[in-house]
Amino acid sequence: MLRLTPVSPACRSLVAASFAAVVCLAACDSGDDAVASKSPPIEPWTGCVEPCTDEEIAEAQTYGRCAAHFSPAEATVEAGGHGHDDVHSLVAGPPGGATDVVSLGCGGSIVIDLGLDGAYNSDSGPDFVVFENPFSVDFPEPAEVWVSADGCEWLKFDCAADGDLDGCAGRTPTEAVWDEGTEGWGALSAGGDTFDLEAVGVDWIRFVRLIDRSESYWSARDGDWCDPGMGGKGGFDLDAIAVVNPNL
Ligand SMILES: [Ca+2]
Ligand SMILES: [Ca+2]
Ligand SMILES: [Ca+2]
Ligand SMILES: [Ca+2]
Repeated sequence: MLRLTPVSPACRSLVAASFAAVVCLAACDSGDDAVASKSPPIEPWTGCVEPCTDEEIAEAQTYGRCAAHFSPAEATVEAGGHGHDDVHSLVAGPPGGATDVVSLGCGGSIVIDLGLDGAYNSDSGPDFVVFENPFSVDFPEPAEVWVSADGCEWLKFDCAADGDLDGCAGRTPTEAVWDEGTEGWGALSAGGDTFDLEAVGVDWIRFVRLIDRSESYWSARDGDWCDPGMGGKGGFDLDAIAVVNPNL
């Protein structure tokens, strides 16, 4: 099975040449001063990202490791930006529930590095799961899902953000919250929205980009759920990403 090489030198130079406003993460530093890089949302933003360090991704893993890039909506930042001071830890690991999230704001985006193992396209169906924090299926905050093997070339899953949300993340409630008696839950029985790499025709990916589309959904329904009225919690709230078949 094809496994593409992570970020190339050409990709890194493209970051410098084309996205001067973007300060890519040098590492998934978990220290007190660690913050994810930010840039203004540019739709659709599909530039290059830097991967986590080898040290951070040394372990075999099942969940997203860190935010390789973070581009929240400005209004959400100004309103307090829920989770923005602790981005890496809130989006890494298994789903933690309603407040264990980072709010993108309407139009914001984030890139999660799944590590060197990434996610393979298994013939058996879904390959990764995105956990947002919908309280019910009646309150989705959808996002488009893009994937990349090298952090530069991106493929998008079709997302009906102003329709039935088919193909979008942020529509299905999380059933399992780790550390709350959920032993035995698996990636496919924990709720969240599943994605099959077969749909975009690739064998393996390392990065997942989420671009909030809440405004498309709610404006079509006369809803007013976008910034700045959400106390920094506007738009898609990322909890976790799980790989269905790690080390396939
Ligand atoms: Ca598959
Ligand atoms: Ca939400
Ligand atoms: Ca929200
Ligand atoms: Ca989380």
